[in-house]
Amino acid sequence: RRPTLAVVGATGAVGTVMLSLLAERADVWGEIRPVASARSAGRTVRVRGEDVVVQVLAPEVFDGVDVAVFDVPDEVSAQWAPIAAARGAVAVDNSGAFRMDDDVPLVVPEVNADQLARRPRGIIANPNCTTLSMIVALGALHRAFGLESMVASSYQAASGAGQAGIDTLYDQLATVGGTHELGQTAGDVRKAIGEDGLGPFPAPLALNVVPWAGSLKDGGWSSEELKVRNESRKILGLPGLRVSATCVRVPVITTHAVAVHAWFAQPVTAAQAREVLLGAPGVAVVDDPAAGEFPTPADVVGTDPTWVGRIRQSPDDPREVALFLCGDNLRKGAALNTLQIAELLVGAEQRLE
Ligand code: 2RA
Repeated sequence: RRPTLAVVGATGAVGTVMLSLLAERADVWGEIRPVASARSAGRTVRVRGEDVVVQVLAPEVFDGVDVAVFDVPDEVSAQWAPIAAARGAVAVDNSGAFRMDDDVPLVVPEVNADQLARRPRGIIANPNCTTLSMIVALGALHRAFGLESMVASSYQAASGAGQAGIDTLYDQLATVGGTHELGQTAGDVRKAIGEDGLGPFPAPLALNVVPWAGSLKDGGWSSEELKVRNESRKILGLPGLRVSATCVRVPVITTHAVAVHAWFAQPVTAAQAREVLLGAPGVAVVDDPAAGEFPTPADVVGTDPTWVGRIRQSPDDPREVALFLCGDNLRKGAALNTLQIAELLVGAEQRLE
């Protein structure tokens, strides 16, 4: 019997990408069961080219399910992932509900697939999309050179805030586009968009950048910045890794970018770093600034790899390497990584690009 997969949150931004990936990738599944909240009751979604009715989230939808992937808010996962596990499914959760739980592995197949085996709660956590935009490449560099600390500045897409983020940015661009005037006087963009046009963002996003993502935590850090730090430590198995992140929202629909400065246990030249990255599964290198070639979100969106460029060794510290990374935050940042975990669980892993 081919394994049964439940997709919980099938009608959301990530769930939609998950279903499209399932149609693109080698088909290793038997039944694929789309599940969503009662709000989506009766809706149909395209599953492998067919219209399938979405099932309403209830304990019985997990009966007979081998793997249940969750693309839902933290509080929904917190309640329902344990129920899915109790009904015999392995839950792969894309929310933040369980990521830092000692009994829940936080898995990136290219970096720490060995952690999958230890899942006493029957739950596996998928990292935050910002962490996933850089960790595959950093994992390869860590294995080669011994990562000791890093400074990361993210440039995060609007779709990280879900469909509301996407719709808000398009609406704001429609408001400010074509004027050839806005963005030249303090507050003019904010005035044009209006407080009710901000959507899920604390400041205007079009013609702007917003140095905030998530919620306020101790010391003025955002939850997003602490996720980058804490998740990187857990995935790499480096509890003492020093990580300082600044997470910034930028007017991009989909694909996060991250500028990273990484310090290693030994001197690393740009050529050495580039060679390791060229051989790393799930990583693509575009690094020829003389030719204007470096990763950009507009070129990376819709693709699976982590794209890396601007690779350079610091002129002040031979152990420091700087690089710029891009990754589609809905694909590898969420749906693809979750699906790769699900495929590993049923022994159907597919070649890592
Ligand atoms: C964001 N990484 O971009 C967070 C959650 N997807 O908003």
